[in-house]
Amino acid sequence: MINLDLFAGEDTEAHLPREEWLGQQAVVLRQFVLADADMILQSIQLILQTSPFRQMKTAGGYQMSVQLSSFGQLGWVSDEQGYAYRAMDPYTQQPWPAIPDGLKQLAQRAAAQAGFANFMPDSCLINRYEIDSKMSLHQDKNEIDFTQPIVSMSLGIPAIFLFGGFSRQAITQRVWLQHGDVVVWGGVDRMRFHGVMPVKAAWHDRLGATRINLTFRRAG
Ligand code: MD3
Ligand code: FE
Repeated sequence: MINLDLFAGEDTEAHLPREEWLGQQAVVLRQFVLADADMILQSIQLILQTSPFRQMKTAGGYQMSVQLSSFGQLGWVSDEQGYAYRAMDPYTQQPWPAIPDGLKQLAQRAAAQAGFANFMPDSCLINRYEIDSKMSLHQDKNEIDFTQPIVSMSLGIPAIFLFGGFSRQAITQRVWLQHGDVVVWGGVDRMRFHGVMPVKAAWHDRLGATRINLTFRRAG
């Protein structure tokens, strides 16, 4: 389906939950978690007591501009050896905190809405963007079961998400992601290249000059 959202990036149609299909099995669920933002932010406060946000280095030796932490049996880590999911937080040498039930249920509801009935996430990566933080074009391919979707929740200031194709060179679609928006990707769209443009200066009532993105995955 062709997506012609003339109001993308604006709050004009704020109250109506809407679906915008980016691909056959990739959909933006506008404001799907808007009413749950407080619960999500409380969960994040909780995780920070156990596994604080930290910046990691990529395999190429560059420091990522995004800060991150994880919930779940497996957390995503990156170092000079490359990317991997690990049961232990390398920073605290402890297991990552469990995904709170309320968060997991929200992610499952979003997956079901997008057509993925039995989503069983075992990992929730939390990315924290400040002004100018970005995420370069990449594929998510460290997971084992590619039949399971990925559910992403955006909070705080907006960002332009890049929805690419199946090669790095393929053209990318730009999608504004705002506070409360959820995106679900799976099936044929699971291996698409994607990224986040440098976040522009903005202010959000609850989060200040910050964007938070949670991605729920079946990693193991
Ligand atoms: C599209 N995070 O952590 S979320 C990541 O906003 C990541 O922090 C971005 O990409 C962020 O790996 C984007 C969503 C996302 C996750 C998996 C995808 C988009 C995807 C897989 C295929 C296509
Ligand atoms: Fe990704």
